[in-house]
Amino acid sequence: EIPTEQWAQVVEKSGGPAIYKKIPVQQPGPDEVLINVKFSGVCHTDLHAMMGDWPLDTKLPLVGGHEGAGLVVAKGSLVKDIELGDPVGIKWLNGSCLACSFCQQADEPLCPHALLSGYTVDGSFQQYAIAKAAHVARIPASCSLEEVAPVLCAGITVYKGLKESNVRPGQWVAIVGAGGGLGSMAIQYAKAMGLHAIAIDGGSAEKAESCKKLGAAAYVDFTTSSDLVTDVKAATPDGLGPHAVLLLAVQEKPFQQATEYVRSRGSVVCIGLPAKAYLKAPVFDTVVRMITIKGSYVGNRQDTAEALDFFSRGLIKVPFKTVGLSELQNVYEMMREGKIVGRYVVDTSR
Ligand code: 8ID
Ligand code: ZN
Ligand code: ZN
Repeated sequence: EIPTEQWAQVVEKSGGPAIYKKIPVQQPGPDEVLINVKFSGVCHTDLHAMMGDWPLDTKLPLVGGHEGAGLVVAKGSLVKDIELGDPVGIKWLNGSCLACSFCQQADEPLCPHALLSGYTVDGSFQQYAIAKAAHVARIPASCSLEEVAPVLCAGITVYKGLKESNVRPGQWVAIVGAGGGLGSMAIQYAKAMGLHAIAIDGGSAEKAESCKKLGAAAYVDFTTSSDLVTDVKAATPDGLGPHAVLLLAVQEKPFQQATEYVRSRGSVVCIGLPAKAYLKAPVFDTVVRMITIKGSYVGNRQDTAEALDFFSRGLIKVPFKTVGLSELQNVYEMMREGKIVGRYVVDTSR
């Protein structure tokens, strides 16, 4: 019943495009599972990977995708805690060594031997994908595979970012890029965690509406605001700015701006990965206002389980549109133009 051939989206050279074609189905190694991917979210990272935006080479040819939700159809001899038919998720961290000092302390995204789905190993834009059993997300049986797919990167990442920001219930967080995939998730997680969110994005009335509907307390349009820093600070009740900023945008400018409006003793959490971008902040303000600037990178297995638990309790509802896997290249075009509100999900059956 497991076919020998399957449909996939394959990037054959850096810069793309992704080509919809048939490729062989692989067999899992002893510590791996083979997953019949039903749905996969499309993350901006997949576009960065195809375009060769980052100072880290991808494998080529490459099957992208790292928000894959599906069912286990085969497993290696060492896999004891997963059964055939279990719903599981392929996330960015496909596998790690489990032995280095980072893995030992549950910082497995920092593992020097990490395998990255849709980057250094083939990912979820195919009907049958391989993942290390230790790392596949265990998806609660009650979850719709189509709706849960975007949690597997976007959800985990923003949930972890909010934890890393050290904000507490009742405090304020600015979400930069709030109308996109990670941003929409961030508004919902922030709300579920008892935070007030200031959404920052721009370009369409649909994004503003969506952010407010998801629960943002305020919306600032970066394309029309004549003084973004003042507007963001004014959105907090005492005018002193948000306690944290989650930077999810795919542009350098907001990374330079965030320290201007973050509250004193607040944190600026960098998550978005615009190509060739640098951080710059005035030393004086950073010191005398005691600002923390840090990075946050996906999440570990515990963060994954927690992010999925929020979802399974019905607390996380993000707008998504589903198209066939065959239409992936169109999704990339819309993403490049910043037109996507929420997430696109691809259905691997068409
Ligand atoms: O672990 C990580 N750190 C991690 C995990 C997953 C994704 C990092 N990422 C990175 C991606 O590689 C990408 O660089 O996060 C970034 C955002 O991913 P996404 O949410 O999947 O992208 P999107 O759906 O295209 O949303 C981006 C939004 O940013 C807005 C756009 O309008 C869009 O809605 N935006 C831009 I571009 N410039 C902005 C600005 N100056 C802005 N919003 C506010 N201010
Ligand atoms: Zn991602
Ligand atoms: Zn390791």
